[in-house]
Amino acid sequence: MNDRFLRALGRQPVDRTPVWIMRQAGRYLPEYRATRARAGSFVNLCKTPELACEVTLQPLARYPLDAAILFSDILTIPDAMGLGLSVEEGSGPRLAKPVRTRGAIEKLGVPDAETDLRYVMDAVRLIRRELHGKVPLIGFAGSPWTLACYMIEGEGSSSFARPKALALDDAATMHKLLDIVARSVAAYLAAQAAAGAQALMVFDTWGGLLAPDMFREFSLRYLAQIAQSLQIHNVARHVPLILFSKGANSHLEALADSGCAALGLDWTIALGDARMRVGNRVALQGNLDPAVLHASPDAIRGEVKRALDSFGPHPGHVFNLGHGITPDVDPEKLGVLIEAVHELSAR
Ligand code: 1CP
Repeated sequence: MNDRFLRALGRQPVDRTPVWIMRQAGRYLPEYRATRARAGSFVNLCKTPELACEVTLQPLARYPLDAAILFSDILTIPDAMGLGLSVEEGSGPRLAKPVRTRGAIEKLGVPDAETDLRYVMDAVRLIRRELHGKVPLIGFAGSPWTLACYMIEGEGSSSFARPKALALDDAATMHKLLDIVARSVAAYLAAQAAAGAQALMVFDTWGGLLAPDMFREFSLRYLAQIAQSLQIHNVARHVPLILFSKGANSHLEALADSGCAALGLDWTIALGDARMRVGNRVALQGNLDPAVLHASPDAIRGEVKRALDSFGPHPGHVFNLGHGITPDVDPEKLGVLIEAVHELSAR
């Protein structure tokens, strides 16, 4: 097996820097759009393991990537809790039954990953089989704070004012929600690992919207709860955990101490500066601005070189963007980026 990705997460030497791309299976690929049309909807695509497997493998057929990521969404957990997920073409995800009161939150239960989310575990098992050991498979979930944002708001938002107001007005109720989501995420990730996921990633996409004290109380604390749960249940020893708290660079040291193996970074910090701050406690993943893929091939190669030089000749770097690839990117540009990582990082 190509184990560069797992070796880099373990901060072991590699022959070149491994690379995968957040949202590598997605709307910028015409073959993804075709399969999605065949599925009828995004949710059907996620819930049909054969189709989820097909789109997971699509970017690997095009590019020499070093990891596959399960095709799914972070909102599978709220959906399994009964909130009713739909994703319309062109707009974002929507939950039919958001939870906004203490009463609604007290009725929520932890979904059983193997039954309520069986389609995800079936997809993981099928993808592992179809990968034939070519590259490792990443499983993932949303962070408790990020999931709570959608569960309360019912859809995406630029400010997530409702969840913030609940946290400020009734912290006890917010903690009830975050605790049940954290226990759900930990069980879901452990089940993905048992089904065959070889690394796990938690997306705390909206953690960076919080002021520092609120970040520690409502996001970091539950990220650490998940990391610790995976350690206690002996998952973390074999299956490394990557935490990605977007916009939370002021908390890197605390995130590195949470019990994870690696931190995902957005593009607002230089890799070298981040490495200086966390030392070699964790591996780092990232972190080009996705907008770089709109620039010329020469500029893309220049930015790849800048990121590799910034990290330096140490073990423990996984190349990636600093957030997901956007639907308007020309797939050839991603090829340029991946080729540049291969060429410029060869030891
Ligand atoms: O129309 C479509 O086809 C739907 C677009 C889409 C896709 C391709 C959505 C709806 N989700 C996904 C897949 C997805 N989502 C993956 C697949 C694996 C891969 O990386 O290739 C992953 C990891 C996610 C995770 C996810 N979903 C996050 C965290 C990562 C991030 O980008 O910040 C978040 C915040 C979501 C919510 C969500 N689901 C879909 C969209 C468009 C969004 C985000 C934006 C919003 O709130 O409107």
